[in-house]
Formats: sequence, C-alpha cells, structure tokens
Amino acid sequence: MYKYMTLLLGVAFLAGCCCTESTLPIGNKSSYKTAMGTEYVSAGLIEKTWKTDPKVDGTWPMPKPVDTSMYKDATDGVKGVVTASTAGSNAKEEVGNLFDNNQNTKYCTPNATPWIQYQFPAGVKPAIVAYAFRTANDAAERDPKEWVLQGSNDGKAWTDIDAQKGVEFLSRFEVQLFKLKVAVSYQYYRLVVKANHGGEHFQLSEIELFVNK
Ligand SMILES: [Ca+2]
Ligand SMILES: [Ca+2]
Repeated sequence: MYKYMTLLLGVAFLAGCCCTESTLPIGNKSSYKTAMGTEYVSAGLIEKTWKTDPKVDGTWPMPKPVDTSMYKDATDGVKGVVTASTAGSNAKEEVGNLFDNNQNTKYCTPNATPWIQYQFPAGVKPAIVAYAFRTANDAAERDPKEWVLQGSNDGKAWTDIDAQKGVEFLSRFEVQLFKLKVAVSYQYYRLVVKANHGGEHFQLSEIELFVNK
C-alpha cells in the first residue's frame, strides 16, 4: 500500500508537467534500462516509455552508431530565428531547445504533427548535406516517424529537400543521421512532421543541420 501511495504521489507531482507520462508504471519495477545502457529510476519514466524489449539473452537492442565527425552543424554559433507551428507544452519546453546542443532540453508540444523552422540570418545560406535528430528523455510514442524537410529563400515558397517514412528510434537520446542526395543551400529550413509514433505530443531534444567540414 505504501508503495502504491508513493507511486500516486509521484504521478501527482509529474502531472504538473504535461509532457511527462501521467499513467502508473506497469508492474513494480523500480528502474529501467535503455538501449544506451542508462538506468532510470521509476519516477517519471514508465515501462511503456520504452518500446523495445531486451533480447532473449538479456541484452538490449542497440541503435546503429552514427558518425557525424565529417560534418559541422550550421546552426551552431549562428543567431538564427527558430519558430514552430505550435508552442511548447510549457516555458521550459519551447522550440529553441532543439538548437542548444543540450540533450536534456527538448521541444515538446501538444501537437503530433507540428512544423519547425530555422531561419538563418540575412545572406547566410549554408550548403546543407545532411541533418540529424536526437530523441528526448521519455515517451517513444512522441518520436518522429514521417516528415518532409523543406527549404526556402523567402519563408513563403518552399521546396522539398528530403522525405522520410517509417523511421524507428530504439532508444532515448538516440541520434539518427539523414544524408541528402545532393547538397542544398537555403536561408530557411522547415521540418514538416507528418506522423509521430502515436502519442498526442511530438518531441525531440536536438536537430542539427550539417555542412561538410
Ligand atoms: Ca547544434
Ligand atoms: Ca536541446
């Protein structure tokens, strides 16, 4: 009974933040391991957050390693303007968090299919060759699944640059890299999310727009 009350208190605390799971943990596990080998205490992170299960031998499915060492993030050190179709769930989860190089801050919004726009300063049109997403701390059902990346030079007329469907992320804080077939050069880039993995919210912790080093 005491344990159950503790869980209820934990859930009541977390309910204050609408981008944290609000259902009770399944079973009575006190911690969970992610595919990255990080262990989380149950407060705020529940079993259904992780959509992968351990393999028969007890090890966890591992995301493919990603090498971005040949790239430089064009949004680093640039005072771009970041906007989105939908405000973050609260002041701590706004869209600028996608470009702060901190995986512990995220854009989380009560919209499964938002768009996110990065506007470089006037005259800056980096030649993007690839881009990357990093998932956030919880709730795999909020991960992106299908999207279109677009470019523009006036913020009005958009050209499709890349489209992805059926993308799966195996773990929290996982990075996936998407290479463009040809380099593109625009002042505005917009990610139009077409589907997530079934959650009412969408979230990511980081987006990077890469140029070659
Ligand atoms: Ca960055
Ligand atoms: Ca961040």
